[in-house]
Amino acid sequence: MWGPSTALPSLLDVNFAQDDAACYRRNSCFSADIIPSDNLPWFRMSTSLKTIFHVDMDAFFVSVEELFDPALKGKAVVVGGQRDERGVVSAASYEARKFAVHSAMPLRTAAKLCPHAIFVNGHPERYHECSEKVYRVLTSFSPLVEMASIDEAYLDMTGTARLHGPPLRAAHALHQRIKSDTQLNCSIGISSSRLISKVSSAKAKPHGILWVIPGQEAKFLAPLDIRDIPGVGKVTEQNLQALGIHRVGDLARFDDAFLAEHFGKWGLALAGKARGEDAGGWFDTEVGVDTDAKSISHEHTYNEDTADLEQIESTLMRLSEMVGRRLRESRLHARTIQLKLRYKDFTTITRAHSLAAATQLDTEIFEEARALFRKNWRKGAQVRLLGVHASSFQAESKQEDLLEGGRRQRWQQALSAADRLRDRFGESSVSLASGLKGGFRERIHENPAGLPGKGKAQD
Ligand code: TTP
Ligand code: MG
Ligand code: MG
Repeated sequence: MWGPSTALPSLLDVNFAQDDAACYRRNSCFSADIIPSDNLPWFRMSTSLKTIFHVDMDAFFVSVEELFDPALKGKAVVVGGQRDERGVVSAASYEARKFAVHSAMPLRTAAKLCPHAIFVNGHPERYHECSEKVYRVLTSFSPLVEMASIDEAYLDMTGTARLHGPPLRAAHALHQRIKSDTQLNCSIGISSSRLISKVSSAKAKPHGILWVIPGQEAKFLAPLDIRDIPGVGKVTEQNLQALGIHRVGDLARFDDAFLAEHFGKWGLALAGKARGEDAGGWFDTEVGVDTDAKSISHEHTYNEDTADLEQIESTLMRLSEMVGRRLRESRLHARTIQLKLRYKDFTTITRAHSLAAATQLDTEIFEEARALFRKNWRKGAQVRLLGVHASSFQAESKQEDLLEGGRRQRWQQALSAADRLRDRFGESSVSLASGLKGGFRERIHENPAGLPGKGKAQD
């Protein structure tokens, strides 16, 4: 790979007009890293190959906070709450990361690792607004855009060469447009598959672009740590390491049947990719096709552990309201409600229950969550975290309303009115949750609904 300051490979001169190469050389804050091609330049490859961009904003929540307080720039910054609070870090600036601070770490641990860090409360509405702006830029480059989280998206750029030029030129233009329209930096990975684009955008950080040229996928993946691959968590890593697999290329030592047996479809597909094969559909669904959320959840970590039933149930109510609101926004009804309960000693249980009919009503979600809590709580045990999770979505509820004298319909109308008030006056303007003590923070589940551009379920 070439860094920003080293000479660009001759490949660029083969593939791109001189002004592109000059442009990359001129712009000192821009890094165009390229996996070199020994064989064919991209435009001679099969026309059936896709060109997928993965765009991910750099230190997103931190960068948004910097827009509102430029004094934070270049400092060790932790977003998510104050240093003495019980919650977790949402985002850490690159400066804070040098001290091993990372997302999902307890704020107090972050404060110990990086005592000089500035701690900032999160502002979800600011992040959503910036995410919308990013989405608008992305859709002006390609009609096929799929937001994968609040700060990242896949773009299918196949066939856009006439409009935007070859991939690096298009990515450079996109990079600059995002910067000029949002004042935020991003990194872009380019390849023929979602998986490799996702991995390469991470390798391009910060503020860079990395293009893995068709034909070079295996060379790119082989030396990578197995943890660089999305979907490989601690447990899979341990299982792989037990077999002596540390790098993606190590998978090549095992035959397909063995990998399929031990690691399922993804192990097989990854091994194929590591050999440079177009290895099946794992992680490579069409961009923009499967955009429906699979689950919606909200969690709350208490500043101080609590065994106060009134406080716990009002938290469950507030969490249920947040889940209900997101279901209504996405026009989804959930069949399964799950409670997450973490005790003071960090033991965590999740308990789920399937409803007779799917719902999007706060009250029904709450009744389920509360019933699960009452059934499973070790009475008197201190609670650290609560979560309410909805899944098994369908586009509408089949619940019969006649027997209930229109009660559900009246709730539905009341909640729609509450949603409109929240749209105008903010999330906390209307709530059925009584007297929540202490600050309330939420963490939005991965693959959430309600992201810009996420498809609504059909009516
Ligand atoms: P990421 O894209 O994972 O991280 P990042 O944008 O902060 O940094 P990077 O430059 O490495 O991409 O997540 C995007 C935002 O999502 C992040 O700024 C904060 C939020 N987030 C959480 O709230 N909790 C989490 O556990 C993670 C991983 C992210
Ligand atoms: Mg990011
Ligand atoms: Mg991201």
